[in-house]
Amino acid sequence: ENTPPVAAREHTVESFTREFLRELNFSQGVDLDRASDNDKYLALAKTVRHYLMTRWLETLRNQYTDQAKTVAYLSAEFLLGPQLENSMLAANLDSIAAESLRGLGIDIEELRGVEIEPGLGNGGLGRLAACFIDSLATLNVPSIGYGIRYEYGIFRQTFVDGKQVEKPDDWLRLGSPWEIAHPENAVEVHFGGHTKKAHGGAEGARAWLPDWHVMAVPYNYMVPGYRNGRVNTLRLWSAKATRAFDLQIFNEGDYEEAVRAQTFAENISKVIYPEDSTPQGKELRLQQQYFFVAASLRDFLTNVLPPDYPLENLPNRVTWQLNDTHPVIAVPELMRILIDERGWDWDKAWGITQQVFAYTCHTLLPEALEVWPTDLLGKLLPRHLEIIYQINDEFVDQVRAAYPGDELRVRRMSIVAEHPVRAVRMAHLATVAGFKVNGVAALHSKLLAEKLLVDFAQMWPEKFTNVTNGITPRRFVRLSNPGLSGLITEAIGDGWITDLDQLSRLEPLADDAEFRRRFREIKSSNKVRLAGVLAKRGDIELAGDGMVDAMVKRLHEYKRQSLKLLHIVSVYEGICSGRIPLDSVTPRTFVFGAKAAPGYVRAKETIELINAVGRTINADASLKGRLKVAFPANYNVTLAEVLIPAADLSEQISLAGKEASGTGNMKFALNGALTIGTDDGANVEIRKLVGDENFFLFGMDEPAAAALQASGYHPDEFYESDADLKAALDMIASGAFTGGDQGGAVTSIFADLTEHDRFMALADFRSYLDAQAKVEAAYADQDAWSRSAVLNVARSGFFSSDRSIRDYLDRIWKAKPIDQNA
Ligand code: 26Y
Repeated sequence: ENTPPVAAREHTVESFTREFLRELNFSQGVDLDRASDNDKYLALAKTVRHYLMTRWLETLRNQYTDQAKTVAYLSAEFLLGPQLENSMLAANLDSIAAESLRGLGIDIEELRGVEIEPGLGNGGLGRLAACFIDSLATLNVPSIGYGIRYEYGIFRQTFVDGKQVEKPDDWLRLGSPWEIAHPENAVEVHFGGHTKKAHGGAEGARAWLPDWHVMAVPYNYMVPGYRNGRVNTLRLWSAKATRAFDLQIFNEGDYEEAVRAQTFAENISKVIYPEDSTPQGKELRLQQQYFFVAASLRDFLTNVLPPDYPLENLPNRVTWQLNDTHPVIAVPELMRILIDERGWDWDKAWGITQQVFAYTCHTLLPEALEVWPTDLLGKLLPRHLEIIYQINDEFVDQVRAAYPGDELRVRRMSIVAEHPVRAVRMAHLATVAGFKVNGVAALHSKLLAEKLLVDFAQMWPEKFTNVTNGITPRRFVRLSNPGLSGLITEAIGDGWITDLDQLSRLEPLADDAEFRRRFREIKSSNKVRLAGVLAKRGDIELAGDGMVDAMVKRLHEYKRQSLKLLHIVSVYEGICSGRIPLDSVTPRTFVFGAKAAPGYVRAKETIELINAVGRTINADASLKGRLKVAFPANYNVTLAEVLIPAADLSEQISLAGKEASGTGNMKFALNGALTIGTDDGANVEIRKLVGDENFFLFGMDEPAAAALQASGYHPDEFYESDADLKAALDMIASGAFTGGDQGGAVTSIFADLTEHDRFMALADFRSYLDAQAKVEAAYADQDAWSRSAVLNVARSGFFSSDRSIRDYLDRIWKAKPIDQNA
């Protein structure tokens, strides 16, 4: 009975052209012949948006009328990547748009180059959130993403003399066609002040008298499912000073103070924190967390739910999924709303609260767990701190009852730590409040339950579960690898795009010589495409048509970019010293992509050293171009989409037991790269699925690494006893890559590796080199290599984020898909 959606009504090149020109004229205010690329891009984006709009409105309307169980994904990061292509694909407009623009003499590829990706995340965790909302929409799940609209995304990385220099990511500067602001729906978020006894109200209710507040303005983003008529919403909050706030000061006559106060409030959503492992305990970050969480809960309770909705039913209506501990302050916030605002008693409020939150943990490093000093928390959110204390009091009683006399256990488990300062352990709060806790790969979930959160898993074994991560095949295969997508579709039809298990039907084709030949052809044209992008980005060359060996991920000691570097230096040293004949070396480009947190000194030194080694190798004519090091600055989603499809070898070399999952590893396998990797994170599952013969395993496994650590690890013993390792390290120390300079990054990295080597790169070096020798041997037989590569694709369907979302639905959310077309 509704008017048919625009997309169904007029899905023609002509109508698209009409819409596009109208946007250009009436929205950009230019004629086609005077339009800049940016004008054309914005007009194109808005045209595509039009086609999705009816479906979006429909989805929102249904969400309200159905009142179906909804997944609310709370995440401080959504690393969306470019939107244009994905929206066209989802709306089934890709070929129509291309043809329409061609008719107008516009190169759609050029326009894609204009788009600045929203870098609203650091790395894996933020990108996972983006893949998940894509899959939720594609699987027809009623859901909403909630996060922060940072005005500046993750910094733009540049290199100056090989050193990382950060530049602001002003991603909004050319306009932002994918968002719709709703200032009229802004909500107030309060901070500071004190609490006092409430007059009336429920027993235990308190009044919070905050002393400042800020408005949270929602910006809505469309999240289109793949051609299924559903368009979900991602709601990102932007901080805006309130009029009341500055007027009050203004009326007191202090104009400058009023403006300053405004800036202060609006700082909250100004910039994403670029650290992704060691939380700094910065007040502004806690402000960010509470800001988006308070706005999101308020929005859900007042706008998504109908008026007077009985909150006793909340568990049937929503699961708030906590993406790591960043949104965990939602727990005391909901308690505060139920008790102080709705007048519930404590037990009833806690009973409901414990049924609506679930927690995903993304780490195994104890130092990465967020902890907020109670001083800071109490100053910013005094009522929340009181509630946390009370949650903890009851929890600690529960532990004492379960384990009488075990005070050590009580201290280990307490939500409130006493040393070195009194502080709230957010992971403990999340685990106590959440009805489920999940890790992000099988090994990770096992280690979570056996190590990081062992006491909790003993007390509540049924709370702990696993959901192995996944990646969206729409973006990371269909869009980023059109060649391979075409080949797959030709062979098995296009059902794989939404049912990635169908890739298994490619398996027999691994034995088809013609199929393998075409697979190789696609790989090599992907390399040409990559070479073009790298040449433009800064004069970077690939080693002829050799192997592309890629290590792309945040720079971290545990990920061991230093081990990769030792391999490169060892090969180079071998060639220089005559130990390795140049002709025997496989032509190969070592590609790095990695940002370092600005304050992470060792990570920045590693970047400097990689660049120094790269400069030396790339300039050494005696290598005849057989080896190259390519380290393009500013690795991001846009670059990932050209790099990953071109890779032959995927480097996943973290110390076993440290990488929670990894998701780049999945993207590479699905694009037909073979993995060289440790038994860590999701590598374990990749290897099991693709088979040992199609995976290069090396290094200690987690128990071996733990045992070596426990027995006392002495890296100098490895240095002294392995001549190749010593030669590589000595070459670095000699200043061979730094123009003779033996200080700075060179000394500190050499000293660190030979004296401490926290992540045991030296212990795994020999095994890594052996595995690399196997890689070389395997690569020499291109046909056999392609067979393995095809099998990697055929056997990796499991790593679709659609499968992850189905697992979340079964194991945690218990929400049901609703077909918009039914
Ligand atoms: C608290 C703050 C310092 C912080 C900010 C960002 C802490 C952590 C992060 C991001 C963590 C992250 O990206 N973790 C990665 O999550 C991926 C998705 O689950 C995993 O694949 C990957 O192994 C893990 O390191």
